[in-house]
Amino acid sequence: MDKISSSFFIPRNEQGYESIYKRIRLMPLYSFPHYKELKPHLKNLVPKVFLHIDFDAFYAQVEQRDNPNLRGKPVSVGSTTGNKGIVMTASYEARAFGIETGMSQWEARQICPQLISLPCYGPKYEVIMINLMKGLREFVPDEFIEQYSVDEYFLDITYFVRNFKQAEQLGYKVKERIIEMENLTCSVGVSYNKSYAKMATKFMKPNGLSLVTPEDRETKIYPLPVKKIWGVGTRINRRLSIMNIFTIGDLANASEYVLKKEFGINGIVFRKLARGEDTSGIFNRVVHEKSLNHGHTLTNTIYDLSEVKNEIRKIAEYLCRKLRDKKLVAGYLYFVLRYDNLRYASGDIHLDHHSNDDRILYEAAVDVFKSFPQPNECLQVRMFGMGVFSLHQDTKDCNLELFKNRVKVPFYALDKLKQKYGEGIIRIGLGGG
Ligand code: DCP
Ligand code: MG
Ligand code: MG
Repeated sequence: MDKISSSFFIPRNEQGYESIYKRIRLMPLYSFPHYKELKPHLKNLVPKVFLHIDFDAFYAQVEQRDNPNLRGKPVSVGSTTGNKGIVMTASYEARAFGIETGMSQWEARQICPQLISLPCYGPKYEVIMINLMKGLREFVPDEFIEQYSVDEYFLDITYFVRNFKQAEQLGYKVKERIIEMENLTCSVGVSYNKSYAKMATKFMKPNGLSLVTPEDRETKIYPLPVKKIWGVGTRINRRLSIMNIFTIGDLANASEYVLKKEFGINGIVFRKLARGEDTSGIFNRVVHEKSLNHGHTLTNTIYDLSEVKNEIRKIAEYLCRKLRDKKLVAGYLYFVLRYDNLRYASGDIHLDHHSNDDRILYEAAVDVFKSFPQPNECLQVRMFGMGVFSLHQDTKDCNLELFKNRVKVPFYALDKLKQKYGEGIIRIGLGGG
């Protein structure tokens, strides 16, 4: 079995890249500034300051960081290596050739034959973001941080700076800290609303910092094409251009009535975003977290029982680590398999006690797995998925309670070791083959 990757990033078969590309491009809706959040009755907007952080060529940069031979070279990270699949991202050296996200790998190779295309390893990138959260907490408390996407954060720094100058300085400090922690560069946008901050980040990519104050609105934001507005995709862009709305300024000055007639409530949202009247705040996932999920798809199917169990173990370990990072324990587990014949088998189980112990979750998942049609040469497994629910705060005693007959494992300490020295540094025996 070779590469594994997060089910969010890798297509499950050779076809349908387009639909997958669209799927991964979807914005997390929870964070989209919804009309209700925009508080239209607020005449005098409460002044706020946001930082938006977005890594430069994220996946590609991580691969270049981890392999010095790749530095300074055109590198792409895609759904598969070689010519198949799509380019998920490309290093800035590759972008100089015209390689873009969403391009087919084949096309990319035509433009740049020396392109080094690498597979994507989702969990690795996610771990970086989990670690980074800790660094960001040095600047503002948890409730002012929102992880928006796989490589983006919003920070509400309103209460931590006195003016935009200080906001800018804080932005530089955050950038420095990220380099110190992860040796990765990012770009930062600073503005008085989330939408402008997100746009500002793009102004000086890579490794830049840009500021948009209310006075800069007409000069820096209004001339931009309207598709830069959060949520305006190709189709809406097309409809807007039919209405003679091409720039953000055009949208900001368009009639609210006409926009509402054309797009419903979204028309009003778009106009408000264009005008810098986005009053949405930080959406903090930790508070709302109801479940955690993880899945991976194998490039080669498997049927050997020990191999299957090894995959289950990997997901259990990964989910437990996520739980521990959020200081949570789970009481309920859901496990799903997809066979090569595209059929699914799924089941769930209540854990005896809430836990974030790798061994407990692994064993529970194996129990569920035992009730499925068992894999064999004619029924091979392709995809694994696991979700945990009924999440509670980890008071650190739940696990210990269970370990009466078990060797105690200092999981939190092990996580720290893994963070420092890499995933391979240590692996505990989970038992059960
Ligand atoms: N990604 C993906 N599919 C897409 C777009 C992006 O899998 N359609 C992945 C690869 C990127 C990561 O998400 O590395 C972050 O996406 P960004 O849009 O922030 O792009 P990059 O960080 O790669 O480049 P940039 O420097 O433009 O931010
Ligand atoms: Mg990025
Ligand atoms: Mg991004």
